[in-house]
Amino acid sequence: MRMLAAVALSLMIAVAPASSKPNVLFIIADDLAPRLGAYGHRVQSPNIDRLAREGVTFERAYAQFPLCAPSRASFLTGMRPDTTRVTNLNANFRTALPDIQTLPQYFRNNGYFAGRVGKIYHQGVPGDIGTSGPDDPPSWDKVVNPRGRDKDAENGRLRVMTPGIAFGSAMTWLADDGADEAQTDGLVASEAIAMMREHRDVPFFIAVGFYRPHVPMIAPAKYFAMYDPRKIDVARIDTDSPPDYTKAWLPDNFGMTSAEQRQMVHAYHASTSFVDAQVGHLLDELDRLGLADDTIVVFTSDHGYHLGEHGQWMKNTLWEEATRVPLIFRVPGLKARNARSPRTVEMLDIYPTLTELAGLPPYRRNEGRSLVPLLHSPRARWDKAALSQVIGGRSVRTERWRYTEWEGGRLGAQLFDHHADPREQRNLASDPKHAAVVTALRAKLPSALAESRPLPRKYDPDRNCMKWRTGLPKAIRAGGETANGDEYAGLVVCRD
Ligand SMILES: [Ca+2]
Repeated sequence: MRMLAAVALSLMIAVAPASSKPNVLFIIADDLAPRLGAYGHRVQSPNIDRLAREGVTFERAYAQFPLCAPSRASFLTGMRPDTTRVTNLNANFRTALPDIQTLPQYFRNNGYFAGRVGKIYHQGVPGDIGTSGPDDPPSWDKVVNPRGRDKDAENGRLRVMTPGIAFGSAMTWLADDGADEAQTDGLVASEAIAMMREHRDVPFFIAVGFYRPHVPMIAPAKYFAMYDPRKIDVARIDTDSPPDYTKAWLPDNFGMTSAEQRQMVHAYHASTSFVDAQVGHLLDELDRLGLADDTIVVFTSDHGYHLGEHGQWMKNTLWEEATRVPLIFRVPGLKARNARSPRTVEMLDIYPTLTELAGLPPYRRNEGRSLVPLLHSPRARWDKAALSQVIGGRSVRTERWRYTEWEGGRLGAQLFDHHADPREQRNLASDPKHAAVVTALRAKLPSALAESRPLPRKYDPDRNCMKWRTGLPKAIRAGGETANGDEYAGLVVCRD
């Protein structure tokens, strides 16, 4: 009898009516490090902080490849970059994985409406704003590509700190006129709200992708006014001098002065507060529609961001700043609220977590692990390290250590003790005292092989152009000329 009851119960769960499927509101910012109130930072983010108070915040969550397209391809397919083979901005995961079911597609195939507003798969910013970019059509029932006035801001209004670099990477900002709704991210929020209203009566998986704080860092002026520029800190000068191969760009800080760096940090914080306000609109609308108790909310970013730490800006390095992301889950009915998990988790884990929370069968091709045990008990035992990689580098993070190898160790290795050295200043890799730690961490690296490491791109801040070290490729020589040199793919290449 007891057995029958158990069978009946499991059948009830398995055949639960469609209306019992919780909605998923998946929110992702672009290039957002965990510089948020919820992570102990002075950036003003009251709405994301509210989400954190109502949910579980992962303090050590890491991107598998800290660059837009590879990171997004990885967590949206649930597979590591070595499996997706997406390691640059142009590759498509369908080449290596033609029949993979992506996270939204899996929900779609299981009776959900799947919609996208804004940047979920990679889009070049600002180039692809207003278009689908290299999207994945099988993932969605409906897509919306908002385009605001920020898209056209390159027409002379931007403050440009690094003129020779393409707009997708140049250090640029603007405290813009006009309301939130004139900006792309304001439109992303209002379009997402319209989509939630339209699909409130069916289970939905709605993915909302904001474009900020990615450069150009444009936000309405009121968000800049939230910060006193005199109180903006720039990164401290490192005590060590990390080797060039650990960097994505040279020279350090693009040669920006402290005053220029301070402008960029200010713009980053303003852009973050602007995104936070849009997140607030989404959460308010869930309340208004009466859907908050029936909707799982996830907030994250595609990777972290350097604001001068180790002399670096942006991403595509294996330092803590580039790899660590904000990750917050709010799950209806969950006892753990205002909870924090110190465990090392991966963006790869988002896919199996959401399918388990929604009661869907696990997707057998997932390479991550469901975080549901940590959502119930944020300090539960957890033996999984977080792995990250870039071209020519592999890194593993445990709660205490970060270990990184370059070209499989041929170029060098780094070991940092986060208990004593959270800024990753003292490399202990060659200290014999830590040989056993190195051996243990080395065995966890995402793959033993690493490609050859490209030299960091070199910007000449005096001439405002990019130095090309090995002679210009033909394609560049065929490009147009500018006052400083030849222009190719948005980069102004210095004339020798
Ligand atoms: Ca990004």
